[in-house]
Amino acid sequence: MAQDLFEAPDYYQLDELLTDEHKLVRDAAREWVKRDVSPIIEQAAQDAKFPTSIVKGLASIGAFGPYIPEEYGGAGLDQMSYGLIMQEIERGDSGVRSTASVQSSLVMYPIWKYGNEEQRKKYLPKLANGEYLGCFGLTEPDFGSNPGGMVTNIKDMGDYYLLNGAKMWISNAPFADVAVVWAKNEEGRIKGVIVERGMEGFTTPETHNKWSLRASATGELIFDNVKIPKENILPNKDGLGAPLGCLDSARYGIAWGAIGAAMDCYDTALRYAKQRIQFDKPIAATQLQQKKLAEMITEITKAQLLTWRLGTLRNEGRATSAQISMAKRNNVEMALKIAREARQVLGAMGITGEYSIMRHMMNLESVVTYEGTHDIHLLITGFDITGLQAFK
Ligand code: TGC
Ligand code: FAD
Repeated sequence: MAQDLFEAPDYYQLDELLTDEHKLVRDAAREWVKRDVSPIIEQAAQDAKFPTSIVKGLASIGAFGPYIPEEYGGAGLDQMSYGLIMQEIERGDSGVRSTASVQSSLVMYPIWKYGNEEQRKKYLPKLANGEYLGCFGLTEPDFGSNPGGMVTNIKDMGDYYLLNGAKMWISNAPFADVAVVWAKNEEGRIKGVIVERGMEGFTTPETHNKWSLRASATGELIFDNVKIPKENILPNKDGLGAPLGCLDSARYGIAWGAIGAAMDCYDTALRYAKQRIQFDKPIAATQLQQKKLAEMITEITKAQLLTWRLGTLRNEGRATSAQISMAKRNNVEMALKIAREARQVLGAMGITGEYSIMRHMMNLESVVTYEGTHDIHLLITGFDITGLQAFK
């Protein structure tokens, strides 16, 4: 990839709304991405290889459990800092942000919120420092948008539970040391189960042939009569609301992350358009390219404002799930549209790995689908404003 010359757009001086700590955390993440992600990420994506070298780096910038209390190894930061870290990481690559999202919001969060003190002390510090990598198993082959229908199950055997079933499309699965898995008990109630690599009957085959998130490892989780010690069940919340609560946190991070991908595409297109000469003048001097660039910065600025407000509400404990859905849906679509437009600004160069745009575009096709599809988030808004459920 060409040298990383990224300069972050801040059209409405939103930096003035951030504290010194927010800026410090954001700048550390930005620096790390420039130094340790940009030089290797294109090749990792081309080779479809998860760059394991990023794991310790993510831990070092506080990206594993940014808002988890320090007593459990987390960074003890607020929601705005968490969002800013996700923005910077996804500026580098959505797959790297995925690794951080899953570890923080889908593995550490449920252990912190729904686990007991023993489970918190056993797993959280090792997840925070990158010694353990985690994954989150909710989706099944026949239950994607409708996870409540899951068939993965646990059976009480007296001294232990027996876990059977399969999860699909699981980020980090092939490298995960621990998996937070959602399964129905004999009463049909959804429970959180901590499954550890090495347990007999537990396998994690990798999913190949992806054109998207190629630098993130995706796989299945297969459970064939896995014996689960009773102390591995998350005791403090059950029902579908438990995994959906984790998704709120991850979707919030994605709303910020998508802005990062959009900023990178915009910044690349702007620089290219000013340098590329056609018909004896920079293409940036043409009305058509200016329209594209002006619309991009307008949409990025609107998304930044939406997300900043959402961060403020999250810090006050007032953000609703539906507000998070709106931001995830809006910002990912915004980023995807900007990636497509920015790709055109670069002409043929836009399809190459010399620039990050095509990789962002392909990645965002996953981001618009996972953590609730674009359609599902629209239906969540529809339900919220009408009180009428249109899913079923
Ligand atoms: P419904 O009857 O509406 O709700 C069941 C219970 O859950 C509660 N609830 C929530 N709780 C917390 N947060 C939320 N966002 C919640 N949404 C609903 C609800 O109050 C209820 O509680 P209770 O106590 O009454 O039982 O459930 P439903 O079956 O009708 O489904 C609703 C729907 C469609 C919105 C939900 O199933 C959904 O969000 N589907 C999308 C599935 C999804 O997002 N999967 C993501 C899998 S993980 C992933 O993609 C990781 S990618 C990671 C990466 O690489 O970054
Ligand atoms: P489906 O639910 O089959 O949907 C197919 C289409 O139908 C979509 O367009 C959808 O919007 C539409 N649709 C569905 N229901 C309705 C409805 N009621 N009304 C109108 N339209 C509807 N899952 C995890 O648990 N953990 C992970 O770590 C994880 N990582 C992932 C990583 C990647 C790269 C990808 C691509 C997915 C990942 N997922 C993960 C799975 C992801 O959450 C699901 O793909 C997503 O929830 C959608 O499920 P589905 O693919 O089965 O699509």
